[in-house]
Amino acid sequence: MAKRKYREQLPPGFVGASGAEIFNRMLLDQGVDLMFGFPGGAVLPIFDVLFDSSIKFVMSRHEQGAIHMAEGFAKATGRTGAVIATSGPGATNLVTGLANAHMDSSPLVAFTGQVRSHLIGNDAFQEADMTGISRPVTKHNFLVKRVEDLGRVIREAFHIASTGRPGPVLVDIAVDATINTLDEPVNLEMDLPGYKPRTSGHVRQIKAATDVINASERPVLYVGGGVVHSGATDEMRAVAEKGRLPVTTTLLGLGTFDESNPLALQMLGMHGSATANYAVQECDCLVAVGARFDDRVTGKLETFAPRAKIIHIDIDPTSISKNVKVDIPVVGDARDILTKMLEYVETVDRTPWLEKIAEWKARYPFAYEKGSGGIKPQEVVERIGELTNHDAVIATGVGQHQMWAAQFYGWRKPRQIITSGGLGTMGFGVPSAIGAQCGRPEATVIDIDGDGSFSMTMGEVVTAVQNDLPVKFVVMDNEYLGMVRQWQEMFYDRRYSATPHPCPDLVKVAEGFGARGMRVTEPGELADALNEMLKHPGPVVLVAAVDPGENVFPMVPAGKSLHEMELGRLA
Ligand SMILES: Cc1ncc(C[n+]2csc(CCOP(=O)(O)OP(=O)(O)O)c2C)c(N)n1
Ligand SMILES: [Mg+2]
Repeated sequence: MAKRKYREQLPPGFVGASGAEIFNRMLLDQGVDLMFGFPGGAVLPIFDVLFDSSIKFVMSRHEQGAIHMAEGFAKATGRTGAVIATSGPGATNLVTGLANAHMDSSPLVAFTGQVRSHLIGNDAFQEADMTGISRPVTKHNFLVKRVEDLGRVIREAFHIASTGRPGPVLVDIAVDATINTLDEPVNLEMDLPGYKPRTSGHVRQIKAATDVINASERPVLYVGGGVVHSGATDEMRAVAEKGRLPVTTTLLGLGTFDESNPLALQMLGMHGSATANYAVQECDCLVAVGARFDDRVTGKLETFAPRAKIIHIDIDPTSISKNVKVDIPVVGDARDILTKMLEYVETVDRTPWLEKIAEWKARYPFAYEKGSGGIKPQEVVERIGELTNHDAVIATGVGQHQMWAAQFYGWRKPRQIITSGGLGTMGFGVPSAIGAQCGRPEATVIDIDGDGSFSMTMGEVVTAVQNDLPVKFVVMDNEYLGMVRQWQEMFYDRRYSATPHPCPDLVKVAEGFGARGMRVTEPGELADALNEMLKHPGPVVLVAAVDPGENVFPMVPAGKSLHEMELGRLA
């Protein structure tokens, strides 16, 4: 390797340092030891510095891959993900990833190159107005035109991304701001007068909320991704157990409450458990914690939780009463609020309610019919759960397989599920699993993917191979864009328009990328194939030919109430 050209330790006030050197220094100071991205002209000065940097760089094959990797890293570790792309097409390739992170409140800082500051607005080569384009899909964004501003802005970006309700922040940097050097010492003090995320909950509100909980006969805790972000899992479990409160989680809340706990209702909503949905409809007190009443959760709003007093604990005041009228809001950090709540929550005898719930659970477990039509996708997930002792990190694509993963894995811990919740981005599985493995090298990371979703980003398998990341990709190949096919079957007279999805030979594709490729077609061979996959030290693509006719149940048809769900084979 060429001799080191750049300094990592900079003089006081960064005098004499270039913008690119400052970039590197500031990232190190923010604790970034790993970054994802893809190079280009407008970020050449930064990449030149990265060549010498102690920050590890993972190059993706597409910028969308890089930003999903950064989000997978963030979801798996709780740390802020960092990603870099060049101006123009490199930058616009990040947009889906920004939107995804925005919807799921994932802490992320995305850096994009921009044309020279004097050319901005000129339709210069590879110019795109990234602050304009990204405004609706970021928590905040910055355009840096002067090297003097770069250090401070990077600090502010990481601060905004990771505090309050986390989210993606974009920093667009004119290339001259990375080339120019500083003549005078620079001030790195953050300057964010309007940004004051509330962290501590109001005690009067907390008491009012707990009074309602204590007086209720049929309470339900409804827990979302906010509990993961705030690290409030233990506090939430303590409140649930002390108060004898059954707990249902959203897709992004999976793992915050051990599903083997008798108080667990599992996931709620469109493809949630019948128990969770019935419990929400019958409860007299619904306590939402770090959840935002998404329409996939509530079904028809007018009839959602019709008998309940609603308590909403959330760090983001703008999500209070946004979709559902809330009786008692408590704004602040979930961990802080739940810690205080634990004092006031009383242990109430709720035997009749808990018996009713036990009855529903016995009658309506997530279920499927074994024995006909080849390998059942649900069984693939169940087996993966058993073989990994419910302890793996599981990424998913979007579709039926994602819902089966949510229903059948058996979640135990937070940060186990890496999935695209709010945006529902097909193609999220492959790169997010890679990012998760980067952040948690010791963990078993498995991408439970669909043939359609996998096809969108499978080019990144080579990124796993070349970075020695032993990610396991299980492709549930039903030869369809299955979730859309299911809607066509149920609501469009089985007219399968553009949903049959024949794949190339994915085993050969995997081998071409340098991964191990495997295929399993017989139910009797499934367990052995999964075992072999898990034992293999490197990345594996295991294609499981699954029953193409299988549908996800329960299902609350769009616009219907939760209790009107179709139970499918359970009925
Ligand atoms: C980028 C993107 N395009 C389109 C969709 C709409 N969509 C949702 S699920 C789905 C089918 C997914 O197919 P596959 O990955 O094979 O999963 P399956 O449902 O078959 O398990 C489609 C097309 C989407 N969610 N994301
Ligand atoms: Mg499919």
